[in-house]
Amino acid sequence: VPWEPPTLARVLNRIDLRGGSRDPRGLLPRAQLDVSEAVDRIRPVVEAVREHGFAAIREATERFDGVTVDRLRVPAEAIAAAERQLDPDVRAALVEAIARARRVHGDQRRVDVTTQVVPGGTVTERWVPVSRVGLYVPGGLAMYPSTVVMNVVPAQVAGVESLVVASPPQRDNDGLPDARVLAACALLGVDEVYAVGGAQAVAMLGYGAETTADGTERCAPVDVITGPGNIWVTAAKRLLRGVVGIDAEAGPTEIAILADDTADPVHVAADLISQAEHDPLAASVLVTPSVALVEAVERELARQVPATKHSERVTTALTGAQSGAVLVDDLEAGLRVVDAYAAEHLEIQTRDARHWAMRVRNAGAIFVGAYAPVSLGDYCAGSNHVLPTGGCARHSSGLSVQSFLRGIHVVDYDEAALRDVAAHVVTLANAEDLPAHGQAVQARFGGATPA
Ligand code: HSO
Ligand code: ZN
Repeated sequence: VPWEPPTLARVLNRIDLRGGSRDPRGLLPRAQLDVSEAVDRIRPVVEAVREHGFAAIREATERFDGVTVDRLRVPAEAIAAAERQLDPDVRAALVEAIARARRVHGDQRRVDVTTQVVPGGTVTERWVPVSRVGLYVPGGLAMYPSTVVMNVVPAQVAGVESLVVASPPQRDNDGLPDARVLAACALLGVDEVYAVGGAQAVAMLGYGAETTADGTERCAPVDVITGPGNIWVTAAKRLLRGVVGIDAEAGPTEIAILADDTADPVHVAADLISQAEHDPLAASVLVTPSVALVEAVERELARQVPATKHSERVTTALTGAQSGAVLVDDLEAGLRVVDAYAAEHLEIQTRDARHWAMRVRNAGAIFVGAYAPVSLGDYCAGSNHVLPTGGCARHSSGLSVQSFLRGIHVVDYDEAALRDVAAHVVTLANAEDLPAHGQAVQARFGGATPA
């Protein structure tokens, strides 16, 4: 629906949903990423790594990263050196980020629960960590030591024994992953790190592979792969799902802001810009009943965007079809819109912000009020920043301790407890025409089994 407000500057697309009761789904801007097409493109790379290990990874690394490597595993000295050379302020900030993340994730630990179903009959849910996980840390337009923290902390808190990080080799760091990424690994006590990115990294983690030409070193296959990445990484994770567990698929980052006329346009514009900075495909969406706020945010964008360092990609992201300002009748309607959108990050900048935040059903993470910008959560809130994008927040959660645990039911019934319920088991088994199921119970009580 076209909407022509009196303004000169206009960065965001405008979507006017006022005065209607249409289902907002489908009317909202969202990047269309064809992951299945990407799956077809990376399938040969993944197959090659599965069959040829190191040789195929080296070939892919030359082709996609423009780096020649003879050894994929980062030497221990290089990890230690990265930590020694780390800027002291960056170190202090990472240490704080790690401490806060450990506190929050520490509280997520699950306790085993035993339910006494009947006397002599219990079911215990045991929470057991997976044995080995592979954590992917991207390194394209930006470097992400903070993502090392967000992947490693919950895995360690869950009790995962063996933890490996893969991150693309950087031409300006001698074919090693980014130095700050390595330093973050050191601070967290992670010593198994590979200079491998893209689909080839996911394949290496999923299938395991030799990591030297002579086969003297090997990356053992992992049970779970987590972490964000570009479309090739996402496609490879989709392809490997089933071989290994994966977290929610990560697409380009998203911020939605539900705001009313109490929101400060300076903050709103800055926050929209902050996530647009990640990627020309990033999405920044403002949802508000206030025309005046949209106008003021546009004025702020016109002022702030040219002054920001990565203004080119920010402009591409903000003006792209995936971003926009959505005008709604009131905050109730706005709530329906943000629920339909299911943003990776949702900021609430309204009166009674916490009240509205508690009513949201679909979001990766919610940021309440004027002093909880997404950037806080990206680094130092203690919350996790590996979150579901592309609407996956309707069915998935961000990374947490739970991502690395399995709940195993331990069924423990004694003779009397089984005898007590045996007839019901037999009845249900017969109803499903699976009589041997019932006979397995009856065999314990001298009942009939086939001769
Ligand atoms: N906003 C990104 C995470 C991040 N931001 C890392 C800065 N560094 C996805 O949640
Ligand atoms: Zn961010």
